[in-house]
Amino acid sequence: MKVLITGFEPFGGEAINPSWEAVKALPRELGGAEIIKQRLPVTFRGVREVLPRLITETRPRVILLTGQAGGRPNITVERVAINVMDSKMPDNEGYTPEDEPVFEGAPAAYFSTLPIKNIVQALRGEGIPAAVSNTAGTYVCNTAMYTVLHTVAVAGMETRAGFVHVPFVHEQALDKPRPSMGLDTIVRAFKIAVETSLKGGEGF
Ligand code: PCA
Repeated sequence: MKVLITGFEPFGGEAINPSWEAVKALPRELGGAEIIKQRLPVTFRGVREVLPRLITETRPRVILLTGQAGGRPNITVERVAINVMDSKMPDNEGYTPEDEPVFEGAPAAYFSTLPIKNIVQALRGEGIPAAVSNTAGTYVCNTAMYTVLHTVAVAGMETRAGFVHVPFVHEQALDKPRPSMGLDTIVRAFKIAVETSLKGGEGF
């Protein structure tokens, strides 16, 4: 059994992206599953190219996508991905889409297929501030989440997939008044999210 877990390269002038730093620190095996780690580009084009290929090649049981949401104070488990790319902030190729669909003619939205409430509960139970988020934005993270859920749905796969956003880590907050979390806490949160997802749960 395989679990695919992704983090992003840095963007927006940051030197690191805590999502990939935490994914890198995960063990190779969790809850009896082989962990496949992938670093993703922060480009609208790149995620739509890389993710469908990776899913077809690895056919994971669970996919946990992770990214940085600088400014959020807690771990947020995303509920929904929408078929929209819209950003004034350029991606890492300088692209700024306006009101474009992720995939032309595809559904308006997909819900996460991970047990999002169970994950939040498990994180809080371990003393990690966490909440469900009802928007993954309209930047590259939303595009990645939409791409994965659409790919899995179209292929009729049983793979469960979703997205977790993480705050800045302390070193990123030294020069700006923004909330931050320790990297070790984020690593622990990803382990809990994977283990909880493998256990399944309500509607899983
Ligand atoms: N966060 C961005 C894209 C990459 C990342 O880590 C986002 O929330 O869209």
